[in-house]
Amino acid sequence: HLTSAAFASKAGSDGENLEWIKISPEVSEALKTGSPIVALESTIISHGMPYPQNFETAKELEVIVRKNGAVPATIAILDGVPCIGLTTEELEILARLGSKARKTASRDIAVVMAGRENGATTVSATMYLASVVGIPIFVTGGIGGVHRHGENTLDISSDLTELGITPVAVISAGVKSILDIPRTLEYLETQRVTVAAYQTDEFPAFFTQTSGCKAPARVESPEHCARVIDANIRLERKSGILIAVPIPREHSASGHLIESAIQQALQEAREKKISGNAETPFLLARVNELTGGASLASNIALVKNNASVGAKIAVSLTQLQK
Ligand code: PSU
Ligand code: MN
Repeated sequence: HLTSAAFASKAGSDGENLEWIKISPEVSEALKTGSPIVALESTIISHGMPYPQNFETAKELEVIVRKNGAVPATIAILDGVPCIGLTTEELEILARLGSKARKTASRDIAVVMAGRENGATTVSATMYLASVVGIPIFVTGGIGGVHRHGENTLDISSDLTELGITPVAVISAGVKSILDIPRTLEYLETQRVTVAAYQTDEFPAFFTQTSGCKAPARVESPEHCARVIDANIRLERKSGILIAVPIPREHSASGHLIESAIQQALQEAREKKISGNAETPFLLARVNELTGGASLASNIALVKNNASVGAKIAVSLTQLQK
């Protein structure tokens, strides 16, 4: 019977004997004993939020994961070494570096290692590194997607192609409407990614619970999510799963205000000719300015909610596999 670690493992082992990667003692122990673990990304810390809210949030996410019975494993590259599980000091280094850390997608990992740089891992890079050590569950805020006008620019986040080839379940609040949501869902289908919305029929749009797009599937509980992940493990499909958890209702109130700020920020990005991997960080920061911090507060609330759901899924998955 395949374990979840084997499912997520690209290296074919638990990463213990890979000398190029550093696994924290706590995460290493949890991998050995088969305890629930939740991977967390670091671009959200460096590029997704300003200091000091980013540092506070990074610490709080780890507390929430622990409270719900799992071990947190924040992933980043420090001085060229991919690290699985960071100390509080390391979290602070990254939070203070902000956009001075390199935004590292999976194609950039090798370059950051070779240059002995500090890299904040995006969803694609975090998934890849989680899978190398055998962590099957990963929590974030929002994933990248097909950008608006992506049919012309071909700007499609490698988060989507990584989901196609890396067997990790990503818990997110859907995708932001800075992206083309219908095309993102089409692309995920092409990449064979299992997509399910949590306790809703609609695919959520990050700041708002609805996007106008129906989700391909619906899951009702952490245990239900764990059964979907477990089925994918048995099937050995070796592709990822996207679980889309809507923002809690009490935090979605400002969603429509944020929506109009997004429209303005998109317009400005076009005027300033900001594109490629600079586009997402620009839009996030600009929307936060335009909403006087409301988007940041919503962002923090939804990531915390995802951390709690993700940890519960990790616990359920471990129980299923006993
Ligand atoms: N969306 C957010 N917050 C983020 C990101 C996306 O709401 O911080 C980050 C994630 O790390 C994601 C990356 O993997 O941006 C996608 O960037 P790009 O569009 O350049 O692929
Ligand atoms: Mn891109």
